[in-house]
Amino acid sequence: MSSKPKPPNLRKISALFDMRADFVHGFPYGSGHINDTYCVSFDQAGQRIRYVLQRINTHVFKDPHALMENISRVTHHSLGRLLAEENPEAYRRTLTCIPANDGKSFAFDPQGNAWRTYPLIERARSYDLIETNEQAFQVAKAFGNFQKLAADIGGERLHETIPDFHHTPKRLDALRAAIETDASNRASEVKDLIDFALSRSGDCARITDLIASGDIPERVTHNDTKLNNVLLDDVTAEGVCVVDLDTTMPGSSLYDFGDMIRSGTPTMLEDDTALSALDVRLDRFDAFARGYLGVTNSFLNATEIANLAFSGKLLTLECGIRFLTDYLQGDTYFKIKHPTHNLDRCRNQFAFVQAIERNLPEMEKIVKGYADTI
Ligand code: ADP
Ligand code: GN1
Ligand code: MG
Repeated sequence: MSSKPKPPNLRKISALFDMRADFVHGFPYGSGHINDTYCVSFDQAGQRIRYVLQRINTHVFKDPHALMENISRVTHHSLGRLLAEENPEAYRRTLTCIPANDGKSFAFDPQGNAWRTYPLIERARSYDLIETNEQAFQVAKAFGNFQKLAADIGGERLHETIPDFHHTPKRLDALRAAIETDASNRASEVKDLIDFALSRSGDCARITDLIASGDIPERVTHNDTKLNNVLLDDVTAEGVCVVDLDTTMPGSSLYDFGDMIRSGTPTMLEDDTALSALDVRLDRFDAFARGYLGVTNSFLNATEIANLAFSGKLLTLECGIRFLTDYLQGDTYFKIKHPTHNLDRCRNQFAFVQAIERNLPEMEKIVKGYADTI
């Protein structure tokens, strides 16, 4: 089981940063699976303002220095663009790091935990389940724009904050190793899921092979484009700000499109268990394809476009493999709320792989329609 950290003293931790304001209170925030995220309120000379204070998960991100160097580069680049175009809400359209007292973009507490602070983007929120096709369109547009912006960061290659993060064949190897070790004595109870993963092994290398052969280019991508990593404006539903930049690094556009489809087109949440009703919402898929290609059609190559629908299947399979591996290893990676949480998530993802398989021809038709006309 993931060990539950003691509730942190948010007042003391915020004092590591140059807040120029008085701490009022704080509480856990959001539904991310990786970092510990808090909303903290401050009084700044009589005005209430809020920040996001995050403990970086250094079990997952082994090198917080490299991680924060990437995030600083990406956020400076975004802010520079927004300021250059005199965007009236530049600081709401990109994450920006509040400097620590020593000027760095993050700080260590006395226990050695790494923390960072961002302004909390107000009048916007993220969704775990999308409610309208307009929201799907806006999420896809926001991630498409993020990729477009990241394309001109320049300078050295970004650090790989998690090496081989979307290398699906290596994820399958890790599953095989976890079955072999069977650290929690759970392999025999999940035989059907293991069989399912192995039955799709022929699909796993499609994207990595296309990268290796040079048929699709390496790009700077977000790599964790799940729905709740973009904030939509409360009033206009516009995609205001892309968050969770920890995995922004060299990758493939197919990883970003695929994970949007994995998280945004199912009829239910990632951990719902009433799987007989699980299907692909083709109307949502249509909106994602329209939003994403509206921004990226001009620079994606024909092989990337031809694999967009398939990427939804592969990223879902990969995520299911990761949940299953974590379950077999004793739940050491993803946060869980109950003992079979990773197992439920895995069942859900594998059922969604099958749903995509049923809908793939229609999904491919939708992509082609937009690719030919947008
Ligand atoms: P994790 O890596 O654990 O997923 P995230 O960085 O995605 O952590 O943060 C968790 C959630 O907190 C996000 O899904 C989003 O809803 C919210 N969030 C993160 N950063 C901000 C921010 N600067 N302003 C408003 N909400 C935020
Ligand atoms: C994690 O951090 P979060 O909750 O946005 C994970 C993704 C998975 C996702 C599954 C760094 O995303 O790769 O697809 O859970 N992030 C990391 O919900 O592993
Ligand atoms: Mg997140």
